[in-house]
Amino acid sequence: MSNTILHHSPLSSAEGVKNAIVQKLIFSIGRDPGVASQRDWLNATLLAVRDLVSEGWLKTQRATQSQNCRRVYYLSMEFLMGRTLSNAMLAEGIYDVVREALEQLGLNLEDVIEKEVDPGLGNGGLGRLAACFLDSIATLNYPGMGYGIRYEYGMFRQKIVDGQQVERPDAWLEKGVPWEFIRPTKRYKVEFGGRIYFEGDKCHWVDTSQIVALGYDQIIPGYETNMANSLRLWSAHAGDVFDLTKFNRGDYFAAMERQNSSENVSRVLYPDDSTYAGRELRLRQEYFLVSASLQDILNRHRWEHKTLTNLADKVAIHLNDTHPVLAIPELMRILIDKEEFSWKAAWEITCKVFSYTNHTLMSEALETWPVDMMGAILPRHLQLILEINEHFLESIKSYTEKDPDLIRRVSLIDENDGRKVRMAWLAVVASHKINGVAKLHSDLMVKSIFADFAKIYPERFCNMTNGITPRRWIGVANPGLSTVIDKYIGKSWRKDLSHLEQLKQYADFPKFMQEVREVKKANKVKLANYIAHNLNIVVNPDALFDVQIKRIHEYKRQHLNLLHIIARYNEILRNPEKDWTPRVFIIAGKAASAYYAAKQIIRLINDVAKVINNDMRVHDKLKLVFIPNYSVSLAQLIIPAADVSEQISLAGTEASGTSNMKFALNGALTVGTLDGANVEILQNVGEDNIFIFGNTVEQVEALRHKGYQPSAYYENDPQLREALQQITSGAFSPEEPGRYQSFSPLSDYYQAFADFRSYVEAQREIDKVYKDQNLWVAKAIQNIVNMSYFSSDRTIKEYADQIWHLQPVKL
Ligand code: NBG
Repeated sequence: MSNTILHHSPLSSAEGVKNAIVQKLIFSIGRDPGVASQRDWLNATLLAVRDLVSEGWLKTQRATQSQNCRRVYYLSMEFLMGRTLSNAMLAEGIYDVVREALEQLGLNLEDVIEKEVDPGLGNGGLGRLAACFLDSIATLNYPGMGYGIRYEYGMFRQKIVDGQQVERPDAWLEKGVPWEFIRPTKRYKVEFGGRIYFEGDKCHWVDTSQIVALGYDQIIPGYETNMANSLRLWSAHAGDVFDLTKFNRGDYFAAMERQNSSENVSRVLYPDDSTYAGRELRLRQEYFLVSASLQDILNRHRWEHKTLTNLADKVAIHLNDTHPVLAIPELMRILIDKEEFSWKAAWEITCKVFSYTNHTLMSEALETWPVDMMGAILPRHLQLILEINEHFLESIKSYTEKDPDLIRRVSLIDENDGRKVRMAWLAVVASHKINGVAKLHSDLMVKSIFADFAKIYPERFCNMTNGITPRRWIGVANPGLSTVIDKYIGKSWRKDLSHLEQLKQYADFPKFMQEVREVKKANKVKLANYIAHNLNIVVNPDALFDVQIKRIHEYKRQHLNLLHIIARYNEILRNPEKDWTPRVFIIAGKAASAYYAAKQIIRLINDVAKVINNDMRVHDKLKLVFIPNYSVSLAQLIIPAADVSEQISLAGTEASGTSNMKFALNGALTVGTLDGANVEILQNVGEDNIFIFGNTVEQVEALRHKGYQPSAYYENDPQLREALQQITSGAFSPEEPGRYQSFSPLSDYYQAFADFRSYVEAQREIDKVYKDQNLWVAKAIQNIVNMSYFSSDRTIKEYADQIWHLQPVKL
């Protein structure tokens, strides 16, 4: 490696930045400044900023190597990074100077930023958490790296046509990704299929089909540190299998066939898994990620240490949910079959290397793979899993003698209904630490799905409550609030969110309160403009903005929100003269393409919105807006504008939630159940500053136990009964009255009816408090200043100390 001293960047003056951008435009993009589009300027700016970040990046790599640091590798099928430019400029402290440079070029920075593609390489909370974690790992100077897949098509683009969700492909790569570096030397062969045979103890995996994984790197700059880490995403290629003979004979389709089927592996995020082919592709994707990443990790380790025997001293691999769990048998396979470790030695290393986060207790989300399918695609891995299972069952003999049924419950193979490999069980058996993502969830995890394992391995289970990065979720998303905070306590809160506590002394200063209020108002005006411009709906920024944004799912209960909106609409019509607090309800989120009930919920929201928004009798009191195509960048627009944050899942179903944290940190008040991290938000902000309603986990379970009767609730509640009747009788779908006749969320598995009354009461309380604007802003401030616990820096420090055992790199 060369030790050339890196040149210092010229980006400290507007003049320097301007020159750098123009240079990039001409020499890297090949555009004449006279005809360049906004996107060309964006790309030129990204390249100029990337140069600056690259310096720290190279230094970090050198320092990590020379200090012989232990590293963490975060394996995740999803990374929802959001746009890079503004985050990188803030991290490097060059936001203002870039703005000035662009102004000199006749461009507006905000417009240029809006041109950047927001890659949707994830579904929701799990993928965004991975992105917040990478930001914190870099900012805290920990040596670490993310590994994922560079899907050609990310999360679909959601359009609403006649009130219904329509999915459109998201061809995000077409616009170019100037932030990434292609890594032509990081290419690895990934094998599938074939068969295995043994020669003595030695296993051979032969007759496989092969594809190539090609690495693309993105720099993850730490905030105000010279540190920068990498996210390496793998793209699938056919390698040199293109059949020139066939092509020359004019048989173009046959010539391309192998190439297409190889490249399908990184074609799209989460293919529809309702069919066998879809599921099989998903299994291939998971192995593709794992195989390429492990080859890369082991290569680096070999290069630095010349041996793999000390792997566990230097490498921690974190499994973000069960999706990358095949890394366990893959590491075993490499160590045993390629590196000739004994089974025992390989297992010892494996158990020290891996740790695993569980992100849900929903049984349908716990991955299993049919034994036959795995045997056909990954025969050696299946064989190793069976062997791991044998050793494991042998090791728990003392338990199974007392409780013979335990074998059936904890076996890595589910024999109940066709043989299936239980990926979560495999993760638990091979990981030295297993964590949940909020206190309540971690407690429930060891009482429910992992109860048996918690008895066998009590020391392995722990909790790491999720967090969010304050850089993006205040710094980038809410510049107005950032400026106010800076004015009172300086800028250091971005690196240490506990400094927000210093704001407490100003909490009742009229001037501070006024400033916080003005920022919220300005953010609401911005959102109102977006809504007017894109959806043609006029909303009043002085109304209370009530927001629920997240994936559409029955357990998240968007339909409970809707039931209250309908009840409220009816009440306003009955009592128009009452002093109603004007409200704008805002809902956004995507439904999985095969999830019928969720799609029906979207349709109903839009149907109800149409009726309400066109009813002049309520026009200044009530509006309902569904914002299509929810994304990280939309979240950055919507969250800072919210007064109320809807976190209304049935207690015991939402593992943590992370938008709940983003809202409170931006001064929205939560209306929520005692679920996920809401419980800890309550503890931090205090019960006067949050609206808690609904049944507790214990009450929910008791109801289930005695046989939950939804009808008992609507029979006793005229408001609920009326709203339900309106939905099912077609009051919101006059053109098709039967549309919601058998609307499945109304079978009420998630007990929305049981919580309805207490939800409506909480909403009344909200109306009352909002009328006293001083009281409201005081409560909002109590949310902001008490949220420091929820910084992902705190979370990552806990992971680093208790699970990964990392030390910061010295720069
Ligand atoms: C989600 C949970 C959320 C949680 C995120 C991040 C999955 C499988 N789980 O409650 O539903 O906040 O993970 O931990 O995406």
